[in-house]
Amino acid sequence: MKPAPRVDQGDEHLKVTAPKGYAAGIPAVVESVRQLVDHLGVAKAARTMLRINQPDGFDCPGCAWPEDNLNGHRTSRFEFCENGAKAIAEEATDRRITADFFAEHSIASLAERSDYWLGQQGRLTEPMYRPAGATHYEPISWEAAFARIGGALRALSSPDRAVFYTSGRTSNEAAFSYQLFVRALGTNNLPDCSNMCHESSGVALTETIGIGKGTVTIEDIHDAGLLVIIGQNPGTNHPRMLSALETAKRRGAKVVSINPLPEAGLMQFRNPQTVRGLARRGTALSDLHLPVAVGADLALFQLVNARLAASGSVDRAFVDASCDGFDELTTHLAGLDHDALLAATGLTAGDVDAFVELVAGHERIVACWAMGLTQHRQAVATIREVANTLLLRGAIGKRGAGLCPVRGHSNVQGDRTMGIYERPSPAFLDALADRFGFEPPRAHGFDTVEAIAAMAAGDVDVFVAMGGNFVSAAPDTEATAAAMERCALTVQVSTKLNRSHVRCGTEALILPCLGRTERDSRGPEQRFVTVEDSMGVVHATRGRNDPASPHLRSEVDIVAGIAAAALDASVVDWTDWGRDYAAIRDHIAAVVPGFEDFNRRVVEPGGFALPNGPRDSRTFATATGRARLTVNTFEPIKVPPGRLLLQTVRSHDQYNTTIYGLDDRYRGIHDGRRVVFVNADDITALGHADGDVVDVVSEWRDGSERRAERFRIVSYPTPRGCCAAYFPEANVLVPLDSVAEGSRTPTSKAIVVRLERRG
Ligand SMILES: Nc1nc2c(c(=O)[nH]1)N[C@H]1C(S)=C(S)[C@@H](COP(=O)(O)OP(=O)(O)OC[C@H]3O[C@@H](n4cnc5c(=O)[nH]c(N)nc54)[C@H](O)[C@@H]3O)O[C@H]1N2
Ligand SMILES: Nc1nc2c(c(=O)[nH]1)N[C@H]1C(S)=C(S)[C@@H](COP(=O)(O)OP(=O)(O)OC[C@H]3O[C@@H](n4cnc5c(=O)[nH]c(N)nc54)[C@H](O)[C@@H]3O)O[C@H]1N2
Ligand SMILES: [Mo]
Repeated sequence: MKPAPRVDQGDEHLKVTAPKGYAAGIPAVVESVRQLVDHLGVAKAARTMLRINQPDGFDCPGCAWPEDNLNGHRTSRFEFCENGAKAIAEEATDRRITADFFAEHSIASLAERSDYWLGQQGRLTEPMYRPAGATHYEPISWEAAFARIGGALRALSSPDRAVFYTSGRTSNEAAFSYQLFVRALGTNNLPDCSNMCHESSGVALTETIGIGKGTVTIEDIHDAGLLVIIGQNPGTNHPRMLSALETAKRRGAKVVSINPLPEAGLMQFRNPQTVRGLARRGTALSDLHLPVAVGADLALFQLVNARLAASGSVDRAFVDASCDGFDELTTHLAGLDHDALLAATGLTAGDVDAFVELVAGHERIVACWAMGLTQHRQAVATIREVANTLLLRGAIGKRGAGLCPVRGHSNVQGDRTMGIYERPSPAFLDALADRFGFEPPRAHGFDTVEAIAAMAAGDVDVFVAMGGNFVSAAPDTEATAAAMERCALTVQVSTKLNRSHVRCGTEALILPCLGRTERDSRGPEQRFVTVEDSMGVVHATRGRNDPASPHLRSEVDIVAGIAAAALDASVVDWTDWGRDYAAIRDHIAAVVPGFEDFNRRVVEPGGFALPNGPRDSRTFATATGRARLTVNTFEPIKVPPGRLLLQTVRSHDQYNTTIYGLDDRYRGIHDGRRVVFVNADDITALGHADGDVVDVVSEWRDGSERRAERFRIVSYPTPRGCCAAYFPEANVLVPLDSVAEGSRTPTSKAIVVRLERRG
């Protein structure tokens, strides 16, 4: 094992090389093994790797892509990828943070460190407490920590003065327990990372097809005739998806990628798990790449839909039988200014023709998307328009076709299914009331952005986070940190140290929990938890490694500890809650539709699929019982002269706010992160040169500005007028009130900026 870095490395060694045209292959295999061995040593690395995504092992915490399941068999013994290996190395590391570390480093000095340095220090090992006004964290017992939280929650003048955040790695059992406790306390203040992630997908799909989830299985990807991948970088963020795309290509599928950037994983894939991949031949992935301008997908899909309607390429039988709104849609589309739409996309007429021809020529179409569609002001309208395309083609509810929002965190979809939601449905609350005999609160709670505003206004006393890194993940980093610091008590249930521990409330607690890879036992009993992948398959996950410290507790036990201290013995007996996770699953089975007979079905190999009306039977739980074709109006983002539209992306060496390393291999960035990718012609037109160091300054409607200092300009093939930088360094640029219409997701991918030379 390599020791944790002592010195915080800046960008002094930053090096830029040409971007790569392909993903994975031998470097990825070497990289996975190197990361694991650096953190775990050889023997533990080997043992851990053998259990990733195996029936008796643990679910890879890397992403929510399902296990591949070709002809009913797992495609390979090792269903893992380079970035899964990094996620595991990060969690299963042998590095440790003990009480001595916190005695040595003041909270203020830790706040000066980079996200990378904080994360690299190792696993948290015991509960830590910052008393009011103290400069350092100090050890505290679990019982005293729970008593402190219970006291603070009991003292609230209203339960709505507490906020309970969730990140997406939390298991179904923990998430269900957490929301039950929060609602028994009396609030729906349950914001989650989904608010910043796929909320726009959930809103758009609920409106159009009556369910806020995708409608495909992994087999549908394999059997698709046309795969359209929009605003997603699977080579980095969902590498296992590339194997499924490779299978589809072998079976004759065409792939279209719609992305301002020519992401390596979308161009060519060298599967390290096949001889072909190891021999460096690889599979060419995209048959057509459309370098759309940032934020212009709505214009593109309107053009496509107008052409489908005008050329009679509509599945009228399906539309007539199952959809509302056809006439309104076609009239609207025919009346649009098609030249203006085309100009907005930045594409050529030939690009659009080629795409229309593919869409019109295929019936089995799958559309996949991620953050490139969800984090724009018009994200909901854009996703509705993508849904229009598939509905017009009848490409839903049949083999090889459907809508596929590709989720991020490995259980973010399951957490929502379990009721982590600030706007729960009346049906869900009724079911809770029936099962537990209490009246849950009905008023909607705060989403992420509303929670920050309330914290900033002094309306929140207690903030609890079940995982995640609220301060670095949310927009307007300084404003969010200041909002956090206004809380009287902040509580972070975490595996690793991050910024939300060091920009904390007056009083603060760090509660260290077990991760996915670790054995979860209470007494002699070994427990397992469950998760739901991006395609609605629920299955068990069991950690086998020794816990990072004997003091760690499971997320479920931590919820039960807090609840027992905060609530009287009403609703359930919290002191006994969680001893047996099967009992929690019985409650879930009674409350959440689709989980009937949960305990029996979840131990079957591969788990079970949740029901999905559009996918299973072309039924749509909308008000009319039919799918809805929607009318959307494209409002281009106004970019004044001399300004660019900035999008924020993940590098190949990070997991959201967790920075694994300082390289972005596929994009040719080494040993640094403060870079801004700009088109060569824009660099010249703006009077800069490749390699110049600039401040990135965002400009907002109210005249305010925000500044991210010292970014190196990197000449890159992005469309004219667009640029890109890394999240979370660029989060300072997005004000809190810049959110998507309808979903309130921060607009992390559409920021008007100027590049200012440093004096
Ligand atoms: N290794 C690793 N895996 C991860 C994560 C990680 O950080 N690291 N994060 C996880 C999480 S929580 C999530 S949500 C997912 C995120 O997965 P992605 O959505 O792939 O993540 P991003 O890096 O935000 O990439 C956004 C992509 O959209 C493109 N894009 C930006 N703006 C536009 C636009 O206007 N139109 C179009 N068509 N494209 C656009 C960008 O060029 C980029 O390719 O990955 C999950 N998996
Ligand atoms: N500018 C910009 N901002 C963005 C985005 C963007 O693309 N651009 N993306 C957004 C998206 S898609 C998302 S999902 C959010 C992510 O927001 P979050 O989910 O809040 O952030 P993460 O970085 O995933 O959280 C990492 C922390 O989770 C903790 N952790 C890891 N595993 C576990 C576990 O098993 N249990 C517990 N309790 N804790 C654990 C560790 O302490 C680690 O430090 O960020 C959003 N912010
Ligand atoms: Mo996400």
